[in-house]
Amino acid sequence: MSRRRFIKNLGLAGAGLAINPLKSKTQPPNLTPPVKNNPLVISTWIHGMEANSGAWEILSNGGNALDAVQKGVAVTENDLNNRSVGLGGRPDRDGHVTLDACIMDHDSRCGAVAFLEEIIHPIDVARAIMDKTPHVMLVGKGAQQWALENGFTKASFQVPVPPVQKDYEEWRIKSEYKTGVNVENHDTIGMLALDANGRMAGACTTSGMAYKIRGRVGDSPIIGAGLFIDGDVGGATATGVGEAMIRTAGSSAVVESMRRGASPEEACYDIVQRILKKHPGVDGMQVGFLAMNMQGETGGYSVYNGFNYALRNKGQNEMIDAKYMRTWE
Ligand code: SD4
Repeated sequence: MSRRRFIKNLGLAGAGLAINPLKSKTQPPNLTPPVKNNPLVISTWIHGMEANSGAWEILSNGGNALDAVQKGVAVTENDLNNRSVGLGGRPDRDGHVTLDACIMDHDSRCGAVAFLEEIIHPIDVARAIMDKTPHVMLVGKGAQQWALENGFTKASFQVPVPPVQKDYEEWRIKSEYKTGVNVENHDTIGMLALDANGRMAGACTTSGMAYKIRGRVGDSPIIGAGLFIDGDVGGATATGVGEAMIRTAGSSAVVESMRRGASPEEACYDIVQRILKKHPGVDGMQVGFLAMNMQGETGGYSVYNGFNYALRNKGQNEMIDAKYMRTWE
């Protein structure tokens, strides 16, 4: 192609962009300015109450959303009585506890770690990967090696913790892998926070599905699946059977719906409905989404009843039941 023709084509492409016929068919993007001086944090499930308290210490003192979500979900990771987050979690089918986590900020900076063993705070590893490396995600032995080289240490207690080891040995007799709904099998923490400067961040951390195949990684450390933040629009996080969120890039889809004008609850409803329509295999499995926009509106939606989230701001500190599509008896 001659240089002249190439330049002419470029010009046409530019003109095409300017009058993109698709553009007029979409709703105007929801880009109203963020609220300020009204910090807010939400997180999945009842353990979110304590996690929110950790985040609130930072948010209520004018701290930033990124530090708040990191500190908040670390509270849950620290709780060795929690069976689905941190080293107190249930192991894979070979008896190893493997952890997944990610963190994302207002400006799309993000860090993630997956299939990590023996380190108490995968969320801190995810944050360090974001801050100190040119990469987004490290996994497995490589992630552990990098963490140990960068100041993290291995836990000095027995993992799985003794009661979990006992359950695992009982489970091993039948070795039946079945995903349940709302049972303790999956209760990841996903957290979204808006700070006093109107900046948003999110974090998600889990020990994943109990008794999973060794090496299995769910949605929780996958940016766009278990967590997504766009400082122009808002954020979303997910809990439940992670394969459904990965197949739909679920949290990213929620944020894109909000960008086109949906409320957080409508956006979560849309993705849950899409998952049910496109992936009938999700029958009998819980999937829940939680979202927040830059105006501080929040909402959630799940496939089955039982999904709830903790919300904290200046005036509220409470659990909220998400709406759902189906009832599980
Ligand atoms: C996973 N989504 O590993 C996680 C598990 C979970 O609430 O969310 N539990 O698939």
